[in-house]
Amino acid sequence: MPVSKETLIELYRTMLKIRLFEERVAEIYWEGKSPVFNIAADPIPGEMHLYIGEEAVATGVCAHLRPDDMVAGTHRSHGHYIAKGGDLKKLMAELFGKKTGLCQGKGGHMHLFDANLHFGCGGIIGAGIPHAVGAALAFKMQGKDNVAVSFFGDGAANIGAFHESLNLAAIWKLPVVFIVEDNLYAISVPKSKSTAVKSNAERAAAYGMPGVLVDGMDVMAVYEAAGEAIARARRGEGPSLIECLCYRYKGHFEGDPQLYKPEGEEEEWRKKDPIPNFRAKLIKEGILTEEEAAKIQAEVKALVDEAEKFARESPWPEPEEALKHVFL
Ligand SMILES: Cc1ncc(C[n+]2csc(CCOP(=O)(O)OP(=O)(O)O)c2C)c(N)n1
Repeated sequence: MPVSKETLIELYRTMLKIRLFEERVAEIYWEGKSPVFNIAADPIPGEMHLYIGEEAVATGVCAHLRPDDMVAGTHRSHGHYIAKGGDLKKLMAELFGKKTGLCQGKGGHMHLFDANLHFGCGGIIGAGIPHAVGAALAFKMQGKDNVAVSFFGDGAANIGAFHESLNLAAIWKLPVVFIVEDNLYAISVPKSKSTAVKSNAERAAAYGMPGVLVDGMDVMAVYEAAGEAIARARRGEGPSLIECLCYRYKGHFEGDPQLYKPEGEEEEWRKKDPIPNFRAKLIKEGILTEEEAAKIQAEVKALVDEAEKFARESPWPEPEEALKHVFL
């Protein structure tokens, strides 16, 4: 089916939102960092895992989702949250640990939760996979046509919960889509050293579900594959797996020296950068003019500026609130 001009522009805008948001986070993150933590000088405490380079994956998948569909993310989930329609101001404030953040500053960058968008993520590798299966079971039991999507890395695809989740989802024909983000590494471990099969898409057959490998640097390839899998899930035909081959341009975490990346590898993958390539394609095909593309860039930058200002000016949580919402 032809994709509308509005959808194509929206895909571009979403990828750009993720990129510009995270580039800003990368700048702010180093502000005042020192071995001795100083909350007054260091606005974003804790670790930081960025999604820069992988934007086409979250964008192409989430473009098919409704606010009441569920997404289970990872430790690298700013992009998943933004693509699901998340609020940049609340997201930035959460990274700053501020009271106005998504989780009132108590979650930080790895623990984002938004009940209105049915979105959650966390730092335990692979933990979101069974969560998505649980949400899919709930949708099925409630007779809804909603879908749950689980994003996770090639490393996470080797934990037991991955295999158990795929098995159960297939047996019970649950409306869930498993998205493997193969960015070549799990921290510093190359996929070739952790996974015997070439692609996780091959593993899907062992559980009786469709599995496809797509170019995760091409938002249209992801959009098309995800569209089929999500429509199939909504029709009650069960789960699917999509492996998206992609690349993270940053380290596993901010500060990672990335000594495990072979020389020249990043330069090769820079040629496939999903954002400038898609921009050039839209201009070439007459979907966008240079002026319109520049206007989108300025609009997205303004949103990021606004999010940063909001986070900086927001209050800290009260110390008395530290144990509120903690369930023991
Ligand atoms: C259960 C568990 N084991 C180990 C870790 C430490 N850890 C954090 S990130 C990571 C690698 C994840 O790699 P992958 O799933 O490929 O995702 P990517 O970081 O590439 O997005 C590991 C092992 C963890 N957080 N949780």
